[in-house]
Parts: sequence; C-alpha cells; structure tokens
Amino acid sequence: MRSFRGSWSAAGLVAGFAGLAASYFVAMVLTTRDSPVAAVAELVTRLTPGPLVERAIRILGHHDKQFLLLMILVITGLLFAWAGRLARRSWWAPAIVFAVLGVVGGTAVSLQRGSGAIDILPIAVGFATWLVCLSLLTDPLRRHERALAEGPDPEAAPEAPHPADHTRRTFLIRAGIIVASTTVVGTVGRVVGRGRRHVEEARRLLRLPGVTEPQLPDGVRVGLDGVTPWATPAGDFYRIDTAFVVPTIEPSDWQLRIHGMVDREVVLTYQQLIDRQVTEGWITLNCVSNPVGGDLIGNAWWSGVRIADLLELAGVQPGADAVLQTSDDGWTCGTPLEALTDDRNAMLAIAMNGRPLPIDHGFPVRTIVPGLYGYVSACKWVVEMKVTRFADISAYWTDRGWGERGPVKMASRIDVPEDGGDIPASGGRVGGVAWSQHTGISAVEVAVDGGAWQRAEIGGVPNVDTWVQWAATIDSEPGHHRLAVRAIDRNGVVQTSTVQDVLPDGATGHDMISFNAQEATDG
Ligand SMILES: Nc1nc2c(c(=O)[nH]1)N[C@H]1C(S)=C(S)[C@@H](COP(=O)(O)O)O[C@H]1N2
Ligand SMILES: [Mo]
Repeated sequence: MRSFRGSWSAAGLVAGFAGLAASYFVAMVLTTRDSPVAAVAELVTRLTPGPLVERAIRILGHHDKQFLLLMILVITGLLFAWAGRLARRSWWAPAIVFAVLGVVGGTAVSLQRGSGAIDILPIAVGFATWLVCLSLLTDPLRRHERALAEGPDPEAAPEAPHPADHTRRTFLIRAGIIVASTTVVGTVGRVVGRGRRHVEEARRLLRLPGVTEPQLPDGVRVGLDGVTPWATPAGDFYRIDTAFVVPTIEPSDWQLRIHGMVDREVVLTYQQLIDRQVTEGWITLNCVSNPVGGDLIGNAWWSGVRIADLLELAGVQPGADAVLQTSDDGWTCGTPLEALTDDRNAMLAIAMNGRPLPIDHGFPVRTIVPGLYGYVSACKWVVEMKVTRFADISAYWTDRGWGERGPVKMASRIDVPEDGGDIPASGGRVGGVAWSQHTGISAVEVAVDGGAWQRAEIGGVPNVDTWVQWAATIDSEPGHHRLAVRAIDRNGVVQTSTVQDVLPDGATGHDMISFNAQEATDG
C-alpha cells in the first residue's frame, strides 16, 4: 500500500469528530447546556446582521438552524482533515488548528447567559481527545511511511509480510475503534442529555406550596470581609457523590417506599409528599471527608417533610435502631433511627434555598438530618427507607471502612487572613466559621503562637443546627506568627487539639495558619 494524503486527512477527521463527540458527551452529562457546537451556532446567529438572518430563514424555512449546524460541521470537518495533513510535517501545526477551534468554542460558550467554569470543561475534554486520537492515528501512518521508504527487510524470507502491512493494519484497527467509540459516546450523550434536560424543565416549572424563600436571620454576620458567607448559594454548595451520571428523575415517576420493621409499609408519591405539612430550617451539611480547615461544608435553607411523621405513619417496631436508605442510583447509607425520630428537623427535603432541589443535590427528594455527616444521612435521590438494625446491614461507605453512626464533630476554621496573608500588627482582624451541628457553638477562641486563648466575637444563629461566623481582633509584634482557632460547644466541651485523619469518622485538630503582622505605615 502506498501512503497517500487521504489517510492523513482521514486521521484528522476521525480524531476531530471523536473530540466533538467527547465534548458533546461531557456537556450533556455534566451541564444542562447544549453542545459547544450549538453555542458557536448561536454566536454566529447573534453576530450575523439581522436582514441576512431573515433572508436565510425565508429561504430555508425553519431548517435554518439545522442548516447552520451542518455548515459549521462541514467547515470544522474540512479543518480537521487539514489538521490531519499538517500532522505529516509537524506535531504542533495540527495542535494549533485544534487550539484555535477550542478558543472559538470556548468564547462562544463563555458568552452564553450565566455560563460558569464548568461550561468550559467540555471544550477541554474535547481538545484532549483530539490530541490523543490524532497521535494514536498518525503514529502508525508515520511508521508506515518509514517502512515503505526502507523497503522490505532483505534478510527476511521472500513470503514474509512487508512491514508496511503491519502499520497499515494498526492504523485501520485504531481508526475503527475510535469511530466505534465516538458513535457510542455520542449516542449515550444524546440519551442522557435528553433525560437531564427534560427533568431540568420539569424542575423549573415546579411550584411548591408551603416552601418559602430564605430570609437571612438577624445578626448572623460578623461583618468581616473574606469570611465565608453564612448562607451558601446552591451554586456554591459543595457536591459529593459516587454518581458519574447523575440520576434524572421526573417528580411524577418518583416514589418512596418505607418498609422493614414497620407495622404497615408506606409508599408515597411526590404529589402525596408535597401535599403534606412543610417543615423548613437553616441546616449546615458537611462531609466526613472534610479535612481540618477544609471547605466541604455549606449552609442552606431546606424545606421538606418531617421524617419522624412518616415513620410514625408506618409504625416503627421495637428493636429497630437504623434506617437503611437507598438512592435511585443504588447508593446506600445507614442512619441512626433516633436521629430521624427525635425532635430534630430531620426531613425529606424537596427544596434548597426556596427552590426545588438542584438535580445534583438530589432532585426531586433527598434526606437532610441535622447533626450527622452526609455519608450516613443525606441520601440524595432517595427512593427507599428500610427500618432495620445496624447489626443486620451494611452500607456504601461503612463497607469501605467508615464509621457506622457518623455524628458531626465540632470544628472551626480560619478564613481570614488566608494562610501566609498579611494583617496589621495592631488591631488586625481575623475570622472564620465554626460548627457543631445540633449541639451548637457557644464560643470561639483564637491563640497566636501558642499563647493564651482569646475569645472571639460570634455571630447569632437561628438554631443549633447551623455554623456560626466568628471574628477577633488581635495585636501582635510585626513579623511572622501562627494563628490557631478552637470552638466550645453549648455543653461547654472544648474542641480537641488531638489530630485525627478524616478516616474513619471525621477529622479533628485545630485549624492553624501563618500570617505576617505588618507595622502600620502612614499614608
Ligand atoms: N445518592 C447519593 N447520596 C449521597 C451521596 C452519594 O454518593 N450518593 N453522598 C453523600 C455524601 S458523602 C455527602 S457529604 C452528601 C453531600 O451532599 P451534597 O452533594 O448535596 O453537598 O451527600 C450524601 N448523599
Ligand atoms: Mo460526604
């Protein structure tokens, strides 16, 4: 076989469309936006003079959008093929072609309304896929040309295959695998994307009677710039789960089954759930994997239905001490029964910050239990609750060595200044947050260079289930120092300085930073 320009163009085309499929897949799975190609089409439409667009619509009818997409695909296809041919001479020339296309896509995506950092991810994944696939394909082509130039091995038997046959086969196999994967990835992206967009639409149109807007309680803020906002917007709320493809559940398809050690099994539809009395509250949720000083924690206004009432409806039988919750995606957690039946506000949450739960945070229904880490309680996309005994069950994280009950440990964090930051030597302000959900914080103290603990001011809280903001004024000699923080809960227990890792049941130890105290300068 001779090597002709066709195979280099084909390599460029195959790699190019593999990259587009990868970016489409990521956009469909992780965002509710259209693909980057569609974003480019939108941008082109926006930049095209109005009369021209009108004429195009008149000529093409309502196929104008498909026509534009097709044009963009044809043009990018030609550029892909060209990039493939460029790869014959240099590795960087095709990379530049792909990079330019990536920048065009990235610009189009960033100009969309309300776009964020996550919307760039599809482009990055697409770009990486291009480079990897192109090198997988051009590598055998390059070896093929070398083999042709060198001719058959003079030592080899006359009937031995020409080395060029081997490189040709490698090229064809790799191209076949990439084309097949591209088809699969594109198809899966399409299916997942449809489901996600459909549920997002249902979510947007939902009206939840009894769910109120969050009102920031009085006095929660200590008024120091840089301290984490007391109320966490849903978009900034940390996200932890094992789901690669997030469950997308239409509210009309959702059901919860409460069974196990109960007098009567209860099955609730979404409508039956939201028709019940709504309970609401500020609750701080955090992850057991949050290291000392970490930010896997957020505080939101949750609305839902009290789990205690539902369990009463089912009639819990004596001897039970756990509820095994199961998510639509099969994830499980074992929750202490007591935390679901005592007077705390354990709820099946339907809304976060006054809006239906975001899909990533468990839409349409998730569990929230004040005072417990998320991994034993905060089941997202919850569909099943089995009343049982800890002795009889195991759950996703407890199977992997994490603690059984998961009560939140008291902790405090320094937000201001950041580690290594500057503050004035005299009257320097420091601050952060502290939490001990369902017990509450009574005081926060700071110490400089291991010296005496000094009381900080703390913000007010509406209940014992949220974190508090704290701030303190410290005076220190100019130069480098260490600052430590500790909290004291409402039972008078002082936060331990004993350092413990997050595994198996939550980190302990004092958060500490270094800072530079600066002498005041005039002017
Ligand atoms: N279905 C499901 N629910 C889950 C998890 C999960 O992996 N799958 N992770 C849990 C963990 S470990 C935490 S800390 C919280 C995080 O909730 P968030 O993502 O809404 O912040 O969800 C919990 N609920
Ligand atoms: Mo977690």
